[in-house]
Amino acid sequence: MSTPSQNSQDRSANLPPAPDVIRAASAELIVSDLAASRAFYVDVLRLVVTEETDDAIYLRSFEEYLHHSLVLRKGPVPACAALSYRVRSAAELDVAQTYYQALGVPVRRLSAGTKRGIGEIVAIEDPLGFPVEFFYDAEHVERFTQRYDVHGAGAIARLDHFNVVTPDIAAARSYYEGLDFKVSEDIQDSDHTVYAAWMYRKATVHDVALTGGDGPRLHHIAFSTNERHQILHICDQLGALRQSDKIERGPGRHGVSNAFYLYLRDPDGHRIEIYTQDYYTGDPDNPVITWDVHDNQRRDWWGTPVVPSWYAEASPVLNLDGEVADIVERVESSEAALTIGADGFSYTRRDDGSKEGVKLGEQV
Ligand code: XXG
Ligand code: FE2
Repeated sequence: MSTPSQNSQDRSANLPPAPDVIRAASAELIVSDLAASRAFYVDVLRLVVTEETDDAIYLRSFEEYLHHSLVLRKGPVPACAALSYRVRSAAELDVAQTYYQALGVPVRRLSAGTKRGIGEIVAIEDPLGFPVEFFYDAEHVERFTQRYDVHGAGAIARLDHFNVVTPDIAAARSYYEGLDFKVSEDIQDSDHTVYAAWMYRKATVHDVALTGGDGPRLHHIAFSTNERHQILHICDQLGALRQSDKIERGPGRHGVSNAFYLYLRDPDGHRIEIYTQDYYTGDPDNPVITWDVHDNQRRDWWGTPVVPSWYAEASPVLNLDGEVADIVERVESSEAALTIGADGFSYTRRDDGSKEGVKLGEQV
C-alpha cells in the first residue's frame, strides 16, 4: 500500500512548475471585537497601523515596508482567514494558478486592490485545507527601522513564520517540498512517526512549521524582535498592565530552532509567538536536525514543560467561501499524550549520560 507522502510524490512528478515563494509575508485573522484587538496589537505590542476601516485594521512591524503583515478583520467566528506568501515576481502568479489548478484544489484570482495595499492575488485552499494567498505587488509604506522614538522597549521587527496544525505530517511535508521548501528540523520517535517539522524558503529555520494534530487549524503566527531583551520587556509590560494571563508559554529558549520565545494569546485566543535569534539555513547542504520526541529539551532547551493548552488549542481556519473548514483527526500518536502524561520514556540525559541522546539518529 502506498503512503500519503508517496502518493503526493507521484502526483508532483506530473505537475507543472511550482511558484517561487520568497517567504511567509502576512496573515489575516478574524476577530470578534476590533477595539479589544487594537488594544492588544497596537497599544501593547506596538504594531504600526498602516490603515484602518470600519471592519479591519492593517498592521505592520517596524522593519516592514509592505502595506501590512497582519490584517485583523471583524467577523462572527474568530478564525484564520488567510496565510499569505510573497512570490518572487508578478509572473509567478500565473505559475501559481496553473500549479494549483493542476493539483485540483479550489483556486481564485483576485484583482489588485481586492485586499487593501496588495496587488493581484492567487487565493487557494491548499491540499492541507488552509486558505493560502500568493502575491507579489504591494504598496510600499514607511519603514520604521530607525524610528527609535516610537519603538518602545519591546520593538517587533518582522513577521517570521506560520505554524499550522495538520494530521499527517509526512503528507504535509511532501506538499511543501513540492513548493521547494526544505526541512530544517523535525521531531520523530524511533518508529519514524513524525510529530512536527519546520520548513523554510527564506534562509532561517522556517517560514512554516507543521504541528501534528487535528486540522486544518492555525497554531500560531510568529513575529520576530532583534533582541531577547525586547521579549522580556513585553513580559514586564504585560505584568505591569495586569495582563499576565495573556502569556501562555515562556519566555524561554526553544530546543528546535534555538530561538528565544514567548507565546501570547490575543483577546480571541489566537496565539502569537514573539521569537528571536534562530540561525542561518541558506547553504544548500544545511544539516537537518531530528529530535527524539522523548527528549525533554526539544521544545524548551531549559527543560521547562510545555503547558497542555499549547498542544491542545488552535484557531479554526476558513475556506475560500468564508466558512469554517471541517477538521480531520490525527490518526498517529500525539506528542501531547506522549509527553504530558508520564509515559516513563522522556529523558533529559540518556542512562549513560551521553549528550548524543539529545538527537535521534543521524543528521542528514
Ligand atoms: O517556532 C518554533 C515553534 O514552532 O513555535 C516551536 C520553534 C520551535 C518550537 S519548539 O516548541 O519545538 O521548540
Ligand atoms: Fe513558532
